[in-house]
Amino acid sequence: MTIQDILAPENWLSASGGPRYVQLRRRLERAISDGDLPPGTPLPPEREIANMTTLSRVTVRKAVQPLVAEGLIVQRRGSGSVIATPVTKVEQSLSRLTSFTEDMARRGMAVDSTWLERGVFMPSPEEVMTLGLASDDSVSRVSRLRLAGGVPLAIERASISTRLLPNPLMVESSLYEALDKLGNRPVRAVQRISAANLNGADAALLEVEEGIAGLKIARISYLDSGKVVEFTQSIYRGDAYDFVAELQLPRNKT
Ligand code: 16G
Repeated sequence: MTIQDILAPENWLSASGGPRYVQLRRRLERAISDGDLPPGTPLPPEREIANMTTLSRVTVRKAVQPLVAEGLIVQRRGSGSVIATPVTKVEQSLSRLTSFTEDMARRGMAVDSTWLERGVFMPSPEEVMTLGLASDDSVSRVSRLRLAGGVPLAIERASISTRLLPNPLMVESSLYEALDKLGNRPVRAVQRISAANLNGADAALLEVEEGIAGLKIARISYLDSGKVVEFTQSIYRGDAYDFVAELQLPRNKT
């Protein structure tokens, strides 16, 4: 079924069916849930939808906006609107120190990354403090958009002292694998999770609406010797991730 067929008013608009914007919204919802408008399908511009449906642009906007708010349609600045790809929530244990690649492999999901930055830099004051660097040390920065099953889930910006990761180009698909090869895989980590509303740039990378809820995570991980290996600041999509912690009653000391 083409978008013209889906929107042709004789197929759904009726004088007794209630407000026109509600009827159009239902029509679109239905087409999305039935798979007639599969994920990634571009939606025609408002003006064209108005022509196809014989409704006004204001009515079209009133119908489409709630679908954007619900996350069924994603509006991309400059490149129009598309039908969103539904995300399945990922649960990550807060007690196991695993990598993104391992977490997704366990769920049978294909992992992909887009490089945002990979190189050796002079450390920022925050990196000097957190990684415990000397004044003339440098850092390898590895920043990636991380995707699972083709869906962008997180932006991760990792900094590692060049003493532990001399060449960031060694990181191909997995940071922990590269560190493992160097004998520097972390064995312990402390992670701070806080809520954040996604800014425009991060939302665009994660293909969600600006301002939606996200999770800001800072992970500091350590070698067995107690030395800090990794300082990673990440933004995870709030609608895609659940972090799960197991709690135990403290045992009574005897
Ligand atoms: C996880 C870690 C991140 C680590 C990455 C390594 C969280 C919040 N973050 O995503 O700190 O750098 O795994 O993954 O869990 P990789 O070995 O697949 O590159």
